[in-house]
Formats: sequence, structure tokens, C-alpha cells
Amino acid sequence: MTARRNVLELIPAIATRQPIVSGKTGVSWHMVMDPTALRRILKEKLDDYPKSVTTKLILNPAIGDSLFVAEGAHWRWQRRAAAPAFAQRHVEALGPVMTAAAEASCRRLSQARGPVDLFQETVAATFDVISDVTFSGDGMFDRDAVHQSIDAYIAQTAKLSLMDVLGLPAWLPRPGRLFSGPGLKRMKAIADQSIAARAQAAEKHGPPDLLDLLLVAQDPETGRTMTRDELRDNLLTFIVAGHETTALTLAWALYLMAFAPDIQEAAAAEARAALGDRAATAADLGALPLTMRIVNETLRLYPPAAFLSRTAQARDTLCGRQVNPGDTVMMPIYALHRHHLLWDRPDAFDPDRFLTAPDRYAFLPFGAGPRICIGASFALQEAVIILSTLLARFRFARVPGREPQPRMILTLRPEGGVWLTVTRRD
Ligand code: MNH
Repeated sequence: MTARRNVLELIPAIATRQPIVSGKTGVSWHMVMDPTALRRILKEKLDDYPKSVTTKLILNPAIGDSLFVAEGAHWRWQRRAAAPAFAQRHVEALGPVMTAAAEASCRRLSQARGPVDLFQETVAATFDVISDVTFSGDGMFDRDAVHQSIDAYIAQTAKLSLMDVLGLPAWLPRPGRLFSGPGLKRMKAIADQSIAARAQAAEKHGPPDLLDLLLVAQDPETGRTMTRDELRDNLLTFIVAGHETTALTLAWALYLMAFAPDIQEAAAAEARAALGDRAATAADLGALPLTMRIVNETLRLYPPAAFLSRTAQARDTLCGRQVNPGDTVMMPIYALHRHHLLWDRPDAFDPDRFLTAPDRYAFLPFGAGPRICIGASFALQEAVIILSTLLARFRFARVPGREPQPRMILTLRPEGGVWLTVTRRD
């Protein structure tokens, strides 16, 4: 029963001390924590390790055969077509949206009396960002309706057995129709309306957002463009994949700041020196190296995507162990990031460990190889802009007795929220 409540409890303690842990519970499974083997799965033998059957089962009804779940040629052309939308100059051009979201978050926090749930707050902030860069400027876009639909979708997702997420066998009952709820239908309908409206709209001002860029996205090799359904599924993918993950990063970062007042003060000093009274912009990133290290150290200790899984297609050997077609291959990023052979004092919060770059395949908050997160630089820019702006203006302190417990339901969430007291610095 505990396993059903929290995937983290499924990861055996030895997973942070051994390169691979295997077992058989119906199907054979392997948890891989060895950088060389992870490189093989994610890069060298990509086609032999597609995303797990159950990952697809869960996500397909929501986001179709979009970038996140597609395989082979159908994945490849979508990735090529979408890549320019996430190129550095486009991400930088979306900076003002992130700065505005940081300002709005500060306004809300200024009103706060008593402890605040910072997870709720960062969810609101990252939702401002993702909704602005997908359906910005559309008169008919009903932000609250979309937000409610997504919440309903995530709540529904949370109900499903975690065993399904892992691709583990059916020794727990599985819920029947997972995604028949009205939330999902509503979300799709709103997205369809926005896309139709945008396609008809005359010239829009301002930098192109993700919807504009996907409307003109084209596979450079075949010239293929996205159908309306593919476009909608990919936009929803960006919203689902990019909204909660970034909110979690920010919430866990603030939680860690409350536990490390010295580091919080240093980060606040860095932010105030770089920003003065203004909110951070994309151009400030270079002047905020400590904030970036804090974000990376947060992603190490609390990786939002704490558990990735694949279904093996071919016979292979990983860390000397035989892998057969059909085996579930899990990558417990949470255990990798706290592995005793890979990290010095793995459970300690120490942003300065990122003064030197870690082994590429020992640090995988965004995955790696061809299927690495397409939104990684978008997410990092957003996290640093919002975190530095908040730290420059507010002090965050823990509320004893209200520490959140990490709990894994698709993403690594702080059970009970991240309650902190927030006080203005000036
Ligand atoms: Mn994101 C893939 C983590 C933000 C869109 N993302 C992945 C993967 C990880 C991941 C891990 C690879 C999964 C796997 O190999 O099984 N993503 C994150 C984290 C954050 C994040 C930790 C924030 C922090 N992601 C974002 C944002 C967007 C986004 C923001 C879009 C706006 N992610 C994606 C898409 C993919 C992906 C799309 C699938 C890419 C592919 O398969 O080609």
C-alpha cells in the first residue's frame, strides 16, 4: 500500500549504493543508476529503449502521439519541427513574460499575512508564464477555465496506480477509464478554439510565442507541418510538461532556502546587487551564478521528473546484467542524484558543488540524449528570473512542524504544500 502512495518508497536504499538493482514482479525490471549504462539507454541504443508502454498508456489520452510520447520517425519529425521554437533567441525573447510573472508573484506575496503555501504560489506564477507563451493575446482565452481543467487533469492522474507509471506488473488494481473526465475535454476544446482564432488573426505584435512558432513549424527535411490536432496535442504537452515541473523546482528551491539561511542571504545579496529594485530579466542570468547553482542543486535533490522508464526492445547487457525484450528499465533519477559513488555527501544541500560540472550522466534532471527535455533552457531561465526576483525582495523562513514530505505522483511533489513565512526585505 505504501508503494501505491509514494514511488520514492519503492526505491530500495541500496539503489543509492549500487549501479543496478533488478527484480521480477510479474515482468522483470531493472533500476539503473550507472552513468555509462544510462548513456547507453538514453543515447547509444535509443531505439532499443523506447518510453515504457505504461508511460504511453497514461499520457496518450491527454496529449495524443505528441512529442513527449511519440517514437521513431513520428517523434523525429516533430522534434525537428518544434526545435526552432525553443532556440536560445526565442527563449530569450519570451523573457518579459517571465519577468511579468515574477512581478505578479511579488504583488501576491506582499499581501500575504501569515504562512504561505509557496507551492500554490509558484504554480500560479508558472501558469502565468506557460499560458502567456501558448495562448497569449487571444481575447477568447479563458485562463481560469484552462487552469481549472489542468488541475482536474492532474488530480485525476494522481488517482492512478503508481505501478502503472513505473510499468510494474498488475499486483495492484488499476483504475478503469483514466482520462474520460470533463477536465481534459474542456482543456482540449479551449486549446482548439485558441488555435483557430490565432490562425485567422491578423498580424500580432510582440515577439512570436510558442503557438505562433508551432503554426509555422515545419520539418526541415520533409517540409511536413503539423495538423491542427498535432498542434493542439503539442501545445497541451508543453503546458502539462512545463508548468508543474518548473513550479516544483521553484517551490523546492524556496524550501531549501528556508533551511539554509546563510545561502539564502548570499543569494539575496547577489540578486540585489544585480537587480537593484527591478525584477530580473533574461539578460541578468549571467550576473546570477549562485542563483543558477541553487536551481541546479534543487534539481539534484528534488528532481521533478524523479523516475523515467523505458521498455527494452532488444536483448542487451547493462552493468553486466542481462536485459531481455519486454523488461522494464527504470531510471530513478532521485536515487542517481543521491548516489554515494557519484556524489560527495549526497544528501547535503550544497549549491557550490556545481562550481565544477558534474559527470554528464550523473545529473539528469532533464534527461539526456536526443530525447532530452526540449524546454530545459526555457525552464532554467524562468526559474532563475522568478527565484532571484523573489529572493531580492523577500525573506523566507520555515514554519516548524510543517515540513513537506516528498511524494512522487508522476512528478515529485511536496505533500501538504511548502508552507513558509514570507517577510519583505525593505
Ligand atoms: Mn521537460 C522531456 C524534465 C520543463 C517540455 N522533460 C523531458 C524529460 C525530462 C523533463 C526528464 C525527458 C523524459 C524522458 O526521457 O523520459 N522538463 C523537465 C523538468 C522541467 C521541464 C525537470 C522543469 C524544471 N519541459 C519543460 C518545459 C517544457 C517541457 C518548460 C515546454 C515548454 N519536456 C518537454 C517535452 C519533452 C520533455 C516536449 C519531450 C521531448 C522529446 O521527447 O523529444
